Amino acid sequence: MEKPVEGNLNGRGLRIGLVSSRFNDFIVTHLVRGAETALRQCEVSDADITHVRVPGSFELSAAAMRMAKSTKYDAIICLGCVIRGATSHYDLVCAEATKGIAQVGAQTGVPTIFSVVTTDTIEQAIERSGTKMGNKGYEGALAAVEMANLLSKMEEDGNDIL
Ligand code: INI
Repeated sequence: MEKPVEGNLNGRGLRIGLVSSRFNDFIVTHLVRGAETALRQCEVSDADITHVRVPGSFELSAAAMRMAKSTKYDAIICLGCVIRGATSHYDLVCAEATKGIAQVGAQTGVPTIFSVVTTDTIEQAIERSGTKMGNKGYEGALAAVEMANLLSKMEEDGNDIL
């Protein structure tokens, strides 16, 4: 069997869109910082990163869709935090954020990454935003760079996998 085709983590020249929610900003700020750290480590230029903010996770996909359709971005990272304890419509916000973000990627072909922390408690959200369970923003940014590179590799002339 041949080696699998994979993306790498070289972010030079990639244009990345960040969409973050203001809701639960005390968590989302750490996710954004994590994403920025990873993008810098991948050598994405600061000038190639555009950050837009939306009110809540429910609105992430609308902004991501506009960015994806602009064709100015190689990948988009959606960052938010939904905490069950804080809302009776937790399931609705989670479901819409998940479905909406997945649709952006599926409909536009632009890798659109789900860096939304969904937890039962504030403590779990803290754990996933840079303490003992890693940082979903950092992990999402690595996935964005890898997927952007993978898709362009798959489309390269002469690559016969498509
Ligand atoms: N948005 C979030 O991102 N996280 C939440 O925990 C949350 N809660 O708790 O309700 C939340 N609600 C706002 C929602 O995303 C929309 O902004 C709002 O419903 C307006 O459409």
